[in-house]
Amino acid sequence: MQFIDQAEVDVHGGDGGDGLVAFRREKYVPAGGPSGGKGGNGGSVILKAVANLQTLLDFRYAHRFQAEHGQRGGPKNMTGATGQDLIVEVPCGTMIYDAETDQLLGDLVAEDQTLCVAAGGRGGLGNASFLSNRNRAPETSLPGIPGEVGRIRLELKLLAEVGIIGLPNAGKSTLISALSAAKPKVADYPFTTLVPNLGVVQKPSGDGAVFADIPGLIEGAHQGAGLGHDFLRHIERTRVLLHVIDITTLNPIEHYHTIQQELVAYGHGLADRPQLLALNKVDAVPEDELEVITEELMASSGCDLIFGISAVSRQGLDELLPVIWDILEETRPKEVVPEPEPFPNLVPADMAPTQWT
Ligand SMILES: Nc1nc2c(ncn2[C@@H]2O[C@H](COP(=O)(O)OP(=O)(O)OP(=O)(O)O)[C@@H](O)[C@H]2O)c(=O)[nH]1
Ligand SMILES: [Mg+2]
Repeated sequence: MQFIDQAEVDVHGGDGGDGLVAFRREKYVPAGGPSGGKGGNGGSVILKAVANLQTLLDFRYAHRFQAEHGQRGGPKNMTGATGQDLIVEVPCGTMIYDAETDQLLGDLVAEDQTLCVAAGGRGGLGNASFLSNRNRAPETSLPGIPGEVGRIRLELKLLAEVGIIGLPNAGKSTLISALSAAKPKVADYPFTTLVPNLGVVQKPSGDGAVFADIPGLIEGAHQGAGLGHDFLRHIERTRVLLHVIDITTLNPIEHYHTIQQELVAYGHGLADRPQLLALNKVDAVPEDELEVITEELMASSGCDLIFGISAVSRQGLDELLPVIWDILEETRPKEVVPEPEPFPNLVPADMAPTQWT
């Protein structure tokens, strides 16, 4: 499946229906009054976050979203039919910007969250609404108001709690497939992964945490080298980064620093995100080599907790995961508990009796 994470589309709210000019004609009623009804309101274009979408692929083929127009008012003072809203589904994690001003209009994070991106116009009044003592037979009606029109930019930032980063071939995809049910392609050449993969890893508590495996970064990724660093966008919202370093390469320490530099160059606070270092493929090196490299990396990175793991034999994963769970627990966004509403004071203070008899 193609992975599309940016799109620009036009959105058109439905126009309001026109008001009608009509007069009642009834048997035995000599001069029937005005009876033109209001136009129906136009429908709105509403974006809705759904859990079963992972990409903005649908927007590659559809560029224009038009909600239904309101119907014209009817005789007998009948309001025209309201235009249907157009509900457009987007993946959770879609940010919506005004394409012209670049202003953020909304961020649809939670499932079922909605955002109106083009409101429908109101229907116009029919002549029945203009009846007054002065004018018993108004011939005025109002046209419907056109629906809002706009161009929006959609940007998907995947919602994962843990981001797996590292050079190509470090074993990131092997790791996510060892931990979760995700089955990304794994191969012994760089840039096997071309788009981010998500995997849900089960916590001891039973619920799952989403891990994201993104394509490998290389030196100069921020200048476009390799696949560039655009995919780092998808780990911007993570709370911890898991940096996978291939211990079997010639210079794992240098590789660590390459990735650090790319994180700094990318910005968006990624370099300051809690980060765990994991030397991967320890099944392929003697134990004393693991010790030496771990110490070198500790000295060079200033990090005193480094994991030796093997994504293939699953060695070390049982030590690594609890630390991830702890960090997720510590960095859990605080739930905002709304202040309880004060008990409504039904009697205004100045009218309250001063003494009860
Ligand atoms: N011996 C050993 N080999 C491993 C381990 N983990 C991954 N590999 C091998 O390393 C190679 C690269 O693994 P991938 O998981 O595709 O690496 P990646 O980091 O996702 O690579 P890109 O997608 O290209 O960035 C594959 O041949 C894997 O079989 C490990 O723990 N031990
Ligand atoms: Mg990969």
